[in-house]
Formats: sequence, C-alpha cells, structure tokens
Amino acid sequence: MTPAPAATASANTNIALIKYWGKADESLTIPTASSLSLTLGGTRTTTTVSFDDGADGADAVTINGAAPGGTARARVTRFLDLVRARAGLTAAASVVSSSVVPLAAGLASSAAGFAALAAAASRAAGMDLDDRALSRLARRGSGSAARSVFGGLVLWNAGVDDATSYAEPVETAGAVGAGLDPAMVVIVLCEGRKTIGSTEAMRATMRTSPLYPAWVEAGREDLRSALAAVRERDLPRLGEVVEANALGMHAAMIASRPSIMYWLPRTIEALHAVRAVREEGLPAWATIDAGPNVKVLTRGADADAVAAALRDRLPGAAVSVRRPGGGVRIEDTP
Ligand code: 2P0
Repeated sequence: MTPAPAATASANTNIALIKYWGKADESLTIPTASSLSLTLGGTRTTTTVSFDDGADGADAVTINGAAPGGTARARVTRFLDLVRARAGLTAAASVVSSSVVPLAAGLASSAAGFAALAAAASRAAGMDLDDRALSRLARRGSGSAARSVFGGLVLWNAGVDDATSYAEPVETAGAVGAGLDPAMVVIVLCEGRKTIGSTEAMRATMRTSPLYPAWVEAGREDLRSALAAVRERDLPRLGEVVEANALGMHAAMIASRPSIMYWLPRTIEALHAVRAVREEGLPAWATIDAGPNVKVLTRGADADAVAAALRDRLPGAAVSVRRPGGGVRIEDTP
C-alpha cells in the first residue's frame, strides 16, 4: 500500500481592526457583520496532515507537543469530517501542529491554527483549492481563520451563505507599504486562560445584550469609515474608528446578562496608557479581543517608540512590536 501523502501548511494570526462578534448562521459560521483585520508577521502556526488512519482508526491530534482534549479536539475532528466529506475520504488523520508564539501570548491561536489546518488538510486530501475557497473552508473551523488565509489588511465579507462569506485582501497594492504603514504593539498583561471562549461569549452577547444590535449597526458605518481611511492612507482616522469599534464590542459584552467581562484592572490601566501616549503625540489606538490583553494599532515607523512609551507606563507588562505578515503558505513536510 502506498503511504497517504502528507501536506504541511502555515498561517499567521490576525488582529481584527473592525471586529467580528456574532454569527447569523452558527452551523456555517456566517457572521452578523463584515470585519477588517491585519495579519501579523512572525506568528505562524505550522500544521502537517496525513489521512493515514490516525491512531487506531481515530484522528490523532498533537498541538505543540500535547494531545488536546475536550472541545479543542472535537473542533479539529469536526473540521476534518468536513474535509473528508468533500474529498470522499473515510480515513482518520494524523495532525501535528506547532505555533511559534505561545498559546497564551495574547494573540488569537484559532485563526492561524484553522487557516493552516484548512490548507494542509485540503491538500493532503487531494483537493486543490484557490484562496477564496480556502478562506471559505477555514471559516468553518473558526470565523477569524477565514482572514488568516491572506496577508496584510484583509476584509471578511459577511455574505449571506457559504459561497458569499469569504475574506480577501484589501488593496493589495501599497496599503501596507509606505502609505498607511500599519503595525501593532501587543501588550500582554496576563497569561491566564480566558474564562469564557469566544464562540460561547458571542452567542450570549447576541442573545442577551440590549446593546448588541446597536453595536452591529454602528459597525457597518465603522467598516465604511475604516475602508475609506485605508484608501486615503489616513492612519489617525483608521485608529479612531478601530478603538471605538472594539470598545463598543466590549460595551455590548459587558451589558450581557450575566455580564461578560474580559477586562481586568490592568486592561483599563493599559487603555489609559495608550490614551496618554497618544496625547503625547504618538500614533496609538487600542483594540481588545476576547481576553484581557490590549493591542495597539500604530505606524510602523513609530512602533518602537510607542512600545517604549508603553513599557515605561506599564511596568511588568510584556510589550512587543508586530509588523504585517503574509498569508497561508504551503511548506515542505518535515
Ligand atoms: C475578531 N474575535 O474579529 C473577534 C474579535 C475575538 C474578538 O474572531 O466561534 O475564534 O471560532 O468563529 O474566530 C474570535 O472568535 O470564533 C474572534 P469562532 P473566533 O477577531
């Protein structure tokens, strides 16, 4: 018998500038609104997949050297089921995944993880998907993974069904170059695991927060404004809408019943530090995801100065600069 071919792919994580928070269709991961993100360099997850019958006929999954249990494993298996159904395969798979950034570094791991898994699994299954089809497939693993298929600034069109909900690069020519020059400063305040996962938290926000519809409505205008700012290479305009959109998302979460609060006291301290740095004249606008850490949109040319100013104001926090990175890549299988 010929061995099942293995395929390896890698993907960077991304940070949403205009957030995705809520699904119009849970089973297909169709979001309630379109979102905009920046893919970050140096944040790759690399994944090798082979449909080789796994271990004793069940999928064998290893992430950073350990076998995940519970929901994490079930999500991978469910995703592999989708690939098997499309490719007409029945064999269990072996999946080995490793990430260059620690899972607790304050950067989303599921976006890079499912983008790399979608690319490696589809290829190992003999499918040859173009980037759009790959983005649609990655979306089924984790919504934000649809965006990690591409590098730089990325728009995930919400769409209305499986065919129309996919991500694509925004203005591939030049937007990430000298004109807009976006970068991120990541402030890790706390490495603890989050209390409630995004999937569950967005479901609860949609169902119970009276502020959620208003945030979604405002988000449509936020996205238009953000895309106009990108076109005009206007980083301050982009930054203002980025910060407002994220704070609005958290306001909606906090207003959920019971309240969903990812913020810690240090989160608020960091928000004030970002504001102070901005008032000193440096470009810095905060965004926060489903956790207590703060990410700061800045200009690449000023990123080191912004990081230094934030380190001064936030002793004990781990502050690092991340620059734009590329999309999914097929790698040589080790
Ligand atoms: C985002 N986040 O746009 C938003 C902002 C967190 C806050 O996408 O349920 O892991 O797997 O589709 O993609 C995190 O949610 O959620 C996320 P699922 P995902 O980046």
